[in-house]
Amino acid sequence: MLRFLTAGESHGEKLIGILEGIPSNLKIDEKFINHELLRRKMGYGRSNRMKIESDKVKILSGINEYYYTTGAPLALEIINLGKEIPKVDYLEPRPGHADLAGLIKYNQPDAKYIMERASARETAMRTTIGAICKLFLSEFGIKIYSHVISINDVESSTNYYDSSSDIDYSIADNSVLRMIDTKAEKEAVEKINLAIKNGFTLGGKVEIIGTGVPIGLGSHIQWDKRLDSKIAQSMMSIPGIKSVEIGLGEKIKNLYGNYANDEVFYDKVRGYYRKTNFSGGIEGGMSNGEDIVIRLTMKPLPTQANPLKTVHINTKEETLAFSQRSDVCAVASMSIVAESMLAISLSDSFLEKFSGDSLEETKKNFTNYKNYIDKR
Ligand code: EPS
Repeated sequence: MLRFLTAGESHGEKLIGILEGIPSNLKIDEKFINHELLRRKMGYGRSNRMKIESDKVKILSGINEYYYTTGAPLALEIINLGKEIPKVDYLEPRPGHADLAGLIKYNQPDAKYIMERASARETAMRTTIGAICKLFLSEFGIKIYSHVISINDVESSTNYYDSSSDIDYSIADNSVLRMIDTKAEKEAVEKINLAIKNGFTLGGKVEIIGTGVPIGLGSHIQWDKRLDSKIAQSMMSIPGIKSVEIGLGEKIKNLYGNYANDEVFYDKVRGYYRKTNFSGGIEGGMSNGEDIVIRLTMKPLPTQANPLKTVHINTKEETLAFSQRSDVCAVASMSIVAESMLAISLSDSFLEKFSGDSLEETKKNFTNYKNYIDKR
């Protein structure tokens, strides 16, 4: 239904995106997109590159003079300001990065031709595309939130399953690490300072929440239509992600089956609902009307100021991996990219269910379905 492509290198002229499938007559709020780009740039422990970039989108096609989509593909551009790359050879591949496998696979003489595209800089364009999808979803009352639940072994006491009251996710936007628990945030900042001092990097874990998702996105009938399989693929495509969990994730194995599955209740106003949400809002590959809950684990980034052992690709001698300016911790930024990827996956499944070439048509189909659900 929805498809997109990105192009561009980390230190190339610009990042390019093409997004196809957004219905006509959706108002595109450029300010909102640029604010999303700003959210992605932030986070304690990010590289100085983020001070160089302004990350503003330019929309080249697919909208009219009043900033409404026309149904045509949206062509998007972000200019790179940090274009300078040291004029050296990158012949000592970094363990954990795309360098070695990439240069062998593509028969390249230098890792720079691999790392320039493998760089997470590309996620700025995905954030732009995700922001447009968020604008689309908000027309139907669907919202997406994220916060960081751990940096290395520092865990936030606030998370979807352990917090006793509703979480105010907006607090994450005021934290330098997108952590709601201020004590944990302070500890995590100290950990990052230690990592900066000693030249290593840190990973962590985030929680992404989608609210207002109606019953019935995705389908049980075929493996590639399952909403959870779509979400898992889009989350795993984010650089550095090592695990994706839906709902309670790996912890669910410790529960007895008569508690792990969310019992069904009915209320005349609310309709069907659950008192627990261990399944993370997805059953049988379909949304069940509860919050979509996803957790992602990001590994410590491969570029270390204090580099690891590797092999020189020409001499085959043991050496140290090349090092360049890089992020020490990008978990907070990753949570914004994950929000974007969730927005893209949900929009895709939403359009698969409700279709429509214009927003009016999609809304009509959605309202019909809502009326039908109310009578079930
Ligand atoms: C990245 C390396 C760094 C990061 C970059 C991701 O870039 P540079 O080599 O210019 O210092 O800052 O992230 C971004 C540019 C970004 O926009 O997120 C890498 O190798 O993945």
